[in-house]
Amino acid sequence: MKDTLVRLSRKLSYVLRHDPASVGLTLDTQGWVRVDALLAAVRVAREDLDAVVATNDKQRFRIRVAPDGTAWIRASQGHSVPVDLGLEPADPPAELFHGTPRRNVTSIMAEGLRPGQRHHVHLSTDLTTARAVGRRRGDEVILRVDAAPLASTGALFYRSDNGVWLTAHVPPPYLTIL
Ligand code: HQG
Repeated sequence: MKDTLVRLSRKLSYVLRHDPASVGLTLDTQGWVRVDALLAAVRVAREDLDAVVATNDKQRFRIRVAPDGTAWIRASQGHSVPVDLGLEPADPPAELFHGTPRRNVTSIMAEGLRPGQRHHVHLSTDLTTARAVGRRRGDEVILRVDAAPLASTGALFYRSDNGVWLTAHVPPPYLTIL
């Protein structure tokens, strides 16, 4: 992706997940905001927004057109502001993966994976993605999550529109350091 689009993607992530008020926007209860309002607030052209939505490496944003023809956009996951994404619980694969900087591992193996500032713990279906997530903040360690056994205890899992698996907490017995 071009540098300008990467910068715009970062800006949109910040606005749509963490601080819509920073540009004078309010999200609806499910995290959507009108595209025309967003374009005016961040002073961006529609074609640049469409390019970010289409080419974003992790498909972070989703646009939908309402029956009255207005276009709405939201981030598919990663929020810290209160939104209800309206996702239905789903059966996870047997195993999922989570990458984290090495400094977190002792605490994670003692208390499990916690969501931190976000609404859910974020889990990946593949090692490559988990590694990239962990490496954002330092020397990464990959944890395997025994997702299906955890789900069988009643823990709820959700799959975001962009394929990230979300859950509230992963207790230590379901974690293995790879
Ligand atoms: C760690 C990005 C100590 C956890 C990524 C992580 C992802 C603990 C950090 C998405 C802990 C939270 C989410 C415990 C968890 N003790 N540390 N008990 N439990 N942690 O950013 O999963 O590019 O909120 O391991 O790609 O890193 O923004 O979560 O290191 O998909 O689209 O606490 O964000 O997506 O950090 O990343 P984060 P994350 P985007």
